[in-house]
Amino acid sequence: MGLFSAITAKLKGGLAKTREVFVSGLRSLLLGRKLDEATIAEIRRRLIEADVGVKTTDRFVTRIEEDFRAGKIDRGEQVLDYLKSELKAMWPAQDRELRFAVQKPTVILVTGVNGAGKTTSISKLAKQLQSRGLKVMLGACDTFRAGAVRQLEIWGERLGIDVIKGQQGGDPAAVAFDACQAAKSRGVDVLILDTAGRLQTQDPLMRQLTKIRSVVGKQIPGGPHEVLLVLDATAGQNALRQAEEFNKAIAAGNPGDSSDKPQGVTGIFLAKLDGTARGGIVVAVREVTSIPVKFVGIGETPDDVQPFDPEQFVDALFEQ
Ligand SMILES: Nc1nc2c(ncn2[C@@H]2O[C@H](COP(=O)(O)OP(=O)(O)O)[C@@H](O)[C@H]2O)c(=O)[nH]1
Ligand SMILES: [Mg+2]
Repeated sequence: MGLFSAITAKLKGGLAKTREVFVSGLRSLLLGRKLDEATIAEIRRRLIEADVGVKTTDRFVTRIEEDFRAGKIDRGEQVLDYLKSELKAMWPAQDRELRFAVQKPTVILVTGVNGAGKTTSISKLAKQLQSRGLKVMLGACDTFRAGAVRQLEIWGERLGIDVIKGQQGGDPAAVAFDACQAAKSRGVDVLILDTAGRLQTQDPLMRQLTKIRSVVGKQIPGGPHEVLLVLDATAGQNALRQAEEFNKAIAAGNPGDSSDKPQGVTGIFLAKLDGTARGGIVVAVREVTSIPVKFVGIGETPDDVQPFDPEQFVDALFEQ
């Protein structure tokens, strides 16, 4: 059997915790059961607990209540089917593909707080791109944290990818500059920049990020073509706040820019979905931002990544 079944099995494996706690819980609550008000209250509790988000949970539960009271539904199975189809409908046909430059190199700026999973996610992207036959280069702009450059270098060595670095504690924007130069002169297809873990509340660090963005823009027309925000799926509400704050900060990097360069965060890489039973976070992210989730991380190796596909995702979640 082909690629598709392998991918689904892997995604299923990555979502095991959420499926076993959230979906199995719902199933045993609902299968073969008549609906009543107490059961509906329990559905609400479970949706919230899975980090589905208050707004979406309210919308789902209000509709279930209305239909129940109007006598349109009375069986648990109907709720399961309803939830499954509503979940699939949460994501409009957004472009979830990576954006590539018309003329190489494409620059992907990767951002997110410390420990979110940036460097690991970069290794995953790099490997995917490499397997499409593209020449990839990495820029170690996280000069802030001890060991961060080395960590990226180790991935670079394993994958056979050049890593451009500067001094520990040096200027990240200078590394971005060097990496852009090197990418152009070495005929690289895709340059991925690993940035320092910035707390969204630390203004100087946010300014640093906007500086990297504008350095890239000056070196490479239209760059960065993609700004990926890595969010830690296990971080719940914090992850959601970061999505909002990072988007603002990065959009501010190009005030008044009227080109068709994408503004702000262009995509989310939701890492560590395998590490949480609260995989509903992907819905909550949708609730707070229209930025598409482009990839999900489901493990610690460069192969543990899946493009986010709502239909496949919900199927993998609900499959037994
Ligand atoms: N289980 C799991 N762990 C991950 C995933 N992505 C990253 N990690 C782990 O999260 C930790 C922090 O990752 P790192 O890439 O160093 O984060 P950074 O500080 O944002 O660069 C490491 O221990 C990674 O192995 C994932 O998708 N699943
Ligand atoms: Mg890192």
